[in-house]
Amino acid sequence: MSEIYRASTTAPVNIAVIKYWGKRDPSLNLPTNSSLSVTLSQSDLRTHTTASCSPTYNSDSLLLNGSPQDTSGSRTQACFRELRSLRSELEKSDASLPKLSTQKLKIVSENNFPTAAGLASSAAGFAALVRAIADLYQLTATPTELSRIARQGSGSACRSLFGGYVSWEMGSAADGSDSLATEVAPSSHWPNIRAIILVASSAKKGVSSTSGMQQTVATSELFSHRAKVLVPERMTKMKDAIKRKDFAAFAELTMRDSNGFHATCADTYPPIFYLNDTSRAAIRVVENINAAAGRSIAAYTFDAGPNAVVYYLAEDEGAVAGVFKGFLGEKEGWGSERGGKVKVVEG
Ligand code: 2P0
Repeated sequence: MSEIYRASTTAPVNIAVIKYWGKRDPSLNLPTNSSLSVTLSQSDLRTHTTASCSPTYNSDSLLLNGSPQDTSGSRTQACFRELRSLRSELEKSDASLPKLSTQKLKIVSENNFPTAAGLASSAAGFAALVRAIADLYQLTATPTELSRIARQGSGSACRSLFGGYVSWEMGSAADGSDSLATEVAPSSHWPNIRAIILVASSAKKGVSSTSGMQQTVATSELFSHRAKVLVPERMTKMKDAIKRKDFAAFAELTMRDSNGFHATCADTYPPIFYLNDTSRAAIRVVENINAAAGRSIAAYTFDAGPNAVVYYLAEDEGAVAGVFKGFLGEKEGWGSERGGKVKVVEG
């Protein structure tokens, strides 16, 4: 009887506070600027993945939330190829190891968060896929080394190989060997960060990130200033704010970078609009919360969609999450999506 080899792992969702937007190499997912994210708690929002291989499998397969997915795409294939190549090196150095690198792979993934939450599921998905296969192959690669592979699945996935505060340094090498994720600080460094996710719409976004960022690179006149001047300055300041646990500085940088990213989307020709009236209402609520507090105790950020993630500190739970819950309970416009759409997660 043929043996089945198997390994399981989880990877968390990450939300960027300095955003990735633009590729200098679309096939390797090499970005035009560095980015920095906060990884939402493992226990709350994550992808669970089991990877197995066996001589009896006839083809590679991937099941996501029970539905078969195409594995022939270049992104999934790049991850499989890189991981098989590392396994093959191990097998060459130790003849007693089973020859897993030539066997077909079966990947089974489940997200523990609803697709309707509008979260970047590809980030947690590819990070979990890469780590599960790396564990199956018993590779000794570090999370940073694995980030080079996960990046080829989806750019933002490289940041989901770590918990806590993570930077993706854009690098300069043409082969992407230095475009890697590293830990800025573990979550234990600043453990009282919280996030509330406000679902303004659960509809699938009109313009995908991959296509939207290419349109921005090609047509926006503001884009280059963002990528070359503003983001490098913000990366330095954000790392410093996190090291000093300075929430007011973290908040201003987060909100300015989200606003600047959406400004380059609006400056894309024709323009791309990800925010809607509900998103803008959420921005006003955060502004009012901060004005009432006399300092920044809440920070909004929006990805390529209308849903807000609002960061705050645990000690300001009532003043931030409490206000949002009250607001959602009263305001029209959040409509039928009101129920169960506010989620508080630990950072
Ligand atoms: C980010 N986003 O830094 C930014 C902010 C969306 C807005 O990374 O083409 O799905 O797979 O590399 O990673 C979404 O882009 O794009 C993204 P691909 P990805 O989180």
